[in-house]
Amino acid sequence: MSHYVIGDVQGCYDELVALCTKVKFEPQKDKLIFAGDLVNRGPKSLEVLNFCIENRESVKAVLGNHDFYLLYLIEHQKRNKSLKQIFEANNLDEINKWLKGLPLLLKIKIKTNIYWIAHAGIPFLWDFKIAQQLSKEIQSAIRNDAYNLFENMWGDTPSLWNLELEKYKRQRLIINYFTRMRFTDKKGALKLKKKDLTPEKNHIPWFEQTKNNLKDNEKIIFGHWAALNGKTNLDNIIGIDTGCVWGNKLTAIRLEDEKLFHVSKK
Ligand SMILES: [Mn+2]
Repeated sequence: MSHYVIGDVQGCYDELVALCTKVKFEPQKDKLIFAGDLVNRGPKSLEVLNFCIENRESVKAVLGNHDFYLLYLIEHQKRNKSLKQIFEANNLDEINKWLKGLPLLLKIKIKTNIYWIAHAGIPFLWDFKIAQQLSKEIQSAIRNDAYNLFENMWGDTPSLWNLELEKYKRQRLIINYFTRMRFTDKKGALKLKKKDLTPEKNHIPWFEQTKNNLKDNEKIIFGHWAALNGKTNLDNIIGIDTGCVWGNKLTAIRLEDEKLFHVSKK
């Protein structure tokens, strides 16, 4: 039995199938864990979701920012071109229900090792116990208050975590940290405007501070940041978005031996 964590698929279904063939994925035996952004921009988002649902017993996933965008469109009965097939699918309700059940953070244990998986990452301000609670808090809001949650989750502010933040500002910031973060400042405030890799004052890749929170047996795996092409220069924080939808590669990591597998964009 093997566990494979797979980077941002973004509708690249043909490459996902090729990657599953390459790792010899056996649904009865193996587990696939998606690091978020299953959908949007790529050509076959509906096929990717149906693959996950058909294999639901062997699939886990965290929500990415594009998955949240799809949930918003479904809940508010809005539409967009790139996700058109999904809105016309006869199993739209099933898709919505499956997506709504996904967490923002996963903990996978392999023997004595622990892997934390979040789409964008985990800010150093949260220890893992708190991060788990915050993921559960958003899951509960998705179950109980989805319309308002999705209505209010847009925007880049507030940028810095603080316990006084009230309901929707707090929820928006939790979602932004887990699904959109790249750079933060020294205090841990999000710097969402910056996307390129040129050094800039007080813009620190989030993992440079979070690395100090990890115990010897813990690692983090994240997607979202295609420009890194998987390079964090850290052994214990592994970037797995290699920009398939941008014409590069789709990547999986097998947790048992941390071997990487790639397929090129077709
Ligand atoms: Mn993303």
